[in-house]
Amino acid sequence: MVQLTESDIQTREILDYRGLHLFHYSMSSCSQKLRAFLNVKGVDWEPHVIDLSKQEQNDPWFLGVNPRGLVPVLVDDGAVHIESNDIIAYLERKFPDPVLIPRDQQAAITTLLAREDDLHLDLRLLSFRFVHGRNGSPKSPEVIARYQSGGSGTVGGEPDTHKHRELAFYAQLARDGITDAAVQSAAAKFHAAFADFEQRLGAQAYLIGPDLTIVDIAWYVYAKRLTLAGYPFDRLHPKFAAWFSRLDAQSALNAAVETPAPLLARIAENRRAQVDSGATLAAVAGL
Ligand SMILES: N[C@@H](CCC(=O)N[C@@H](CS)C(=O)NCC(=O)O)C(=O)O
Repeated sequence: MVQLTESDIQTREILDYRGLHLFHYSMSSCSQKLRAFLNVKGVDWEPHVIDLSKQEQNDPWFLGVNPRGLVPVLVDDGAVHIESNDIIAYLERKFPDPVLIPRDQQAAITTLLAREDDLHLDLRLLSFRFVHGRNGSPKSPEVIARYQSGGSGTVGGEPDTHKHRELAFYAQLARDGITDAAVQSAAAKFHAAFADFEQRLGAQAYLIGPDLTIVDIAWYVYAKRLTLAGYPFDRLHPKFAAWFSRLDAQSALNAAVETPAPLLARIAENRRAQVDSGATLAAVAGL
């Protein structure tokens, strides 16, 4: 569990927040997962939007909230939690109904969620290029410098190395862009995960059994994003596509992943350009 200690937090006013507060963003997949989880639980929370498109996550104020400069962040009566899967595990204990992490499947779920988290930077790459139509870094050198020097640099009172991983990701993006080879590697990882789920769905209604769990919510969010990116689910994984449609019909879930209308229009434009140039996700990744 990743709960920040007071010495990690420079933006001291959040320590006085009472009740449940969420720092989040509409198009952040980890925020979408957490919002869907809270919707299914029927839990209310106070929103604090951090606009990732304006790089607000790298402003000194927010780096004083989360030294990693990432959303989501949960503040519960002044206790500050980061890392979406840890936040979810914490909230499952606090709000046990309906059960989304069944006790007898806890170990399997932890493993599957860790696998999902490991694919996060791959999702970000595919999302940048095929959803947002961007092939370089969205962070200017000034933003990177602010990110590098901002925040306490500690998590749980210990020097934190997580930020280095983020900085390396953005340095590589600025240097190389999003190459076809990187797209192929990322898409292959998702293809393997979806092929695995396709098999499981032959025998059960949800990804790990007969009932909806947090694993379904997490992969629903990824599938939503990759649908926007043009991943050909219907053709490659028809059972998974049918599972997605069933989940997408639930308002608790689809409300959490709604794409703002202006962005939808830009995504459609990006798709047209990719089709015209023969460089869709399916074509580049050889799917
Ligand atoms: N492992 C973290 C990942 C959090 C993360 O990468 N959040 C993204 C949005 S989904 C973010 O804040 N990105 C900001 C950036 O890349 O600068 C979690 O599960 O909370």
